[in-house]
Amino acid sequence: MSIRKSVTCPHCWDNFPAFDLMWIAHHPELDDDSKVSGGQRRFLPTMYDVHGNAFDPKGEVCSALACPRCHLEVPRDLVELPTTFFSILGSPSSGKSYYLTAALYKLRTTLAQHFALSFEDSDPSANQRVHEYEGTLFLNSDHSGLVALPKTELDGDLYASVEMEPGRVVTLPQPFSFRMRLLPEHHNYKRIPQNGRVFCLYDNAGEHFLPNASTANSPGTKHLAVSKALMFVFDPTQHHTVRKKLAGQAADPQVNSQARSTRQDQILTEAARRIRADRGMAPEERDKRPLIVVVTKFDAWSPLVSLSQLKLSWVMKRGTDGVVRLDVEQIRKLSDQFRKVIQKYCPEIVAAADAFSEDVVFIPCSALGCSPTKREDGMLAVNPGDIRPSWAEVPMLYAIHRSINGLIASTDARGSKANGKKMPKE
Ligand SMILES: Nc1nc2c(ncn2[C@@H]2O[C@H](COP(=O)(O)OP(=O)(O)OP(=O)(O)O)[C@@H](O)[C@H]2O)c(=O)[nH]1
Ligand SMILES: [Mg+2]
Repeated sequence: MSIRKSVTCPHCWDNFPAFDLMWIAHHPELDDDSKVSGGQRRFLPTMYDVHGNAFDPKGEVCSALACPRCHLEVPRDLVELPTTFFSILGSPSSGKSYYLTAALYKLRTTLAQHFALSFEDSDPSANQRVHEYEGTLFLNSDHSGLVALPKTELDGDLYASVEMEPGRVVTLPQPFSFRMRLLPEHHNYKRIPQNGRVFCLYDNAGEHFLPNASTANSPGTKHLAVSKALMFVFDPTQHHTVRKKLAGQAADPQVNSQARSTRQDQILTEAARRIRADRGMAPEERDKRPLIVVVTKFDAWSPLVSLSQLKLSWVMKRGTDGVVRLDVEQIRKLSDQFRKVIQKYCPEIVAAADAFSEDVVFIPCSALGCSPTKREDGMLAVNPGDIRPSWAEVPMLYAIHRSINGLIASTDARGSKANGKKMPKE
């Protein structure tokens, strides 16, 4: 096993040498951590067992690691594999949690079946919430009722409170982290069998992206500054012009006009402001990282385009060599077409996206593939038997392709390295 030189904490995003990582004491009497209230003590060890696990000051073997700055637990994979962060942003109720759930659920099979990559939880207990979401929507054999994901809260179990300095409590987010590794049939396996990645993402509440929501003691969206790709979940059903156009054509309750319109361009503008401040960019400077506009709820707004469905075969093609490739030219061509549609109805979104990043792509998808209906308790909910995601994995495959060379085979000339020649470490 090789050890990384440096590690980025997925809670506070501090970057530090791997040998600075602290260990979390195991002995029950050592429950006096200085930063995590009631937490086990974090310490720098002096003795290890033969497997490289540290002994705590009371002689118990420990296995969990913690960030030296915020003291929150970090997955052990971070010591061995490079970490890539992705950001998902969007307005409240735009569909971020449903999109995240459908994308991860589909990736678990698509990466293994088509791209010869294993995709596993890096820290199953930290990923608990996403397992519950997947269970509710996709592993639910009871098709007699309606189910819904809860609204993401501004605090709660997706966050942890840490006393960073005496008297100063900071709320930091809990990441979802996954490990991707090359399977023996991967086209790069012989050359670089040990290679892989951890990737981390977050389920923020839409309110976190509103102006004034980010403070020094609640920096929940700071991942925007370190992530390799940004996914802006854009919900056309929250746009007044789209809703007017779709009136009478779509049965979705989100389209019907009692619903409130949201200024989603402001989410992008505010994100750009935070990123420029965190990365020290000039006010007019555009981000070089890919901004993927995930145009979600395709099932609801598809009457705007002359397409009734999105086929995976348009963008994933098996070559004569048997390798499945992501057809990136096709994704870009389709992006140009969807950009025109968004430009027609929601020009301010295209303008805000172009002002934000030099590299914008529009990818439609539907996490549900069907409309929710109003449940007795007033929540919008779906019958699990009706859920059929469509292209939910495509934005994430594109993000992986653009940010991690060599994992996803593609037809992209720019990604020729990704076709098997080289897979540099970060
Ligand atoms: N028609 C349709 N509706 C969807 C789809 N995905 C999500 N929704 C609906 O959109 C609503 C909001 O979805 P969420 O994923 O909870 O939204 P969110 O962006 O996470 O919202 P916050 O947690 O408040 O920030 C829910 O009522 C869903 O039923 C989809 O693919 N199609
Ligand atoms: Mg949510």
